[in-house]
Amino acid sequence: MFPALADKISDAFKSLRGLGKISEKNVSDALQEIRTALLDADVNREAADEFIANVLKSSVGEKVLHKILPEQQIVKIIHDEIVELLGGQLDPVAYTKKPLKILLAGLHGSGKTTTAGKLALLLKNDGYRPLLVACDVYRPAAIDQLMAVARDVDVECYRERDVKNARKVAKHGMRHGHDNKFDAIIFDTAGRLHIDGQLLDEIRDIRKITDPDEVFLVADAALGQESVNVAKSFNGALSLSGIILTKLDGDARGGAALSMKYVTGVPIRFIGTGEKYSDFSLFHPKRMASRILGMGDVVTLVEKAQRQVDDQEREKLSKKIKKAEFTLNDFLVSIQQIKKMGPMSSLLGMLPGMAKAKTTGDDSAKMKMTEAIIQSMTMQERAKPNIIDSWRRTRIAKGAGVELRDVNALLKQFAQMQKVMKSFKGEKGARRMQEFAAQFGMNVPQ
Ligand SMILES: Nc1nc2c(ncn2[C@@H]2O[C@H](COP(=O)(O)OP(=O)(O)OP(=O)(O)O)[C@@H](O)[C@H]2O)c(=O)[nH]1
Ligand SMILES: [Mg+2]
Repeated sequence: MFPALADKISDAFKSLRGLGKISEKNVSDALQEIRTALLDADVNREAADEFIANVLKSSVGEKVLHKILPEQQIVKIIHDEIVELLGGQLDPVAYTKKPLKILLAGLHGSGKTTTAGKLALLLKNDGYRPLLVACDVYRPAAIDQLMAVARDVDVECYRERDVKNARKVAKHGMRHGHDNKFDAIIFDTAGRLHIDGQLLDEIRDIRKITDPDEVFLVADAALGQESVNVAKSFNGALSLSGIILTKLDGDARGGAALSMKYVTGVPIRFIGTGEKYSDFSLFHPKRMASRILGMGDVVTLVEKAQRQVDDQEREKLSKKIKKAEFTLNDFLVSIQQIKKMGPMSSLLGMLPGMAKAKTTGDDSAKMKMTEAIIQSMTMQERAKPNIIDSWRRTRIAKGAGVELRDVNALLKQFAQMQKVMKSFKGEKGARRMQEFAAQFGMNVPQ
């Protein structure tokens, strides 16, 4: 897919080979080449510039992963940005309503009629009983073509040979679909220019009459810069729910296709990759990005390395927590560290399973009290709190200027904390740690 673009990007990567670290200078040289490659491939200028800026932002200062070459890491960053450009996560098609109504629009010859057949086949394989409606009333051959398509994929086709009004055919077709319990109705329409006001009015009316669940622009991937204007106009007239990119099997430079989501905000939902009805699939931004870069294996490698680093850090933290436990003196030291390090939230945020802990207002007062209580204990007591009898508890309370119940509460919490730390593994431990943190007046969301 998009071989020229993929080649140029891989050339640009060559200049990154053998780098010791990722710096702004060497990345920006390579990115200049990539920017040129994108523009040559017809990527919209604004989209290309934002893309480059994002890659630069994410790559400079990025910690170089162990066992991974910097250039490999940049491939991953670029891959992720392409995914972003293409629309991020896969946009699932939620078909809950029946009959599901789909309206197809687009320029002449973009592939609407063929796509109507492809969609019908897809839905049929999904258990639907689809109906095709021939709203292209301008060419008699258009009706024949849709009928042939319907025959090919073995679905029914609604047409009216002598009605030259697309709005009427749409209305009648919809009624026919309802009356005969079809659960998917696909409206094939005539090709039209995005600057043809009259024909845009017509399809706008068809949209009103049929009230479709999906309004797809069927767009040829080979269309250059102009495709962005086409998408903008059709979206303005119809508020599209998606774009179907056709002819991706051709030698399209592809850049226009890459910019469509960026410029219109309308996601690409399906792709056509050949003339056969089965050459059709849901659009996966990730797969597309890997195909453009042609470096799927590098991306996987870096993802794996990133996961390894996360695991290592988590393990290190876990060990530290386990070591720092057990004596009240350690507890005192950690409280003092926490005070030095800033809000407790940031420390708890570093613990596995506890992203973004929030502190409530009064935990610093509580920490101060805890500190005072521990400081009133002997070293021996701090190491082995279970030797503290009730008489010592009263003395400690006095020394710290707190109530006896505060001392009791701390000792109880500490005993619990020991347990938590011992079991600080997996989700259960994290949950218990949360409960524990809550006793200090902290709210640690999951
Ligand atoms: N290679 C390839 N050819 C395609 C694809 N989709 C459609 N075509 C071809 O493109 C040509 C035009 O397709 P149609 O489905 O007739 O296009 P249309 O938008 O209905 O055209 P009009 O009704 O005239 O506006 C046909 O030769 C199709 O076989 C695709 O994904 N890949
Ligand atoms: Mg057609």
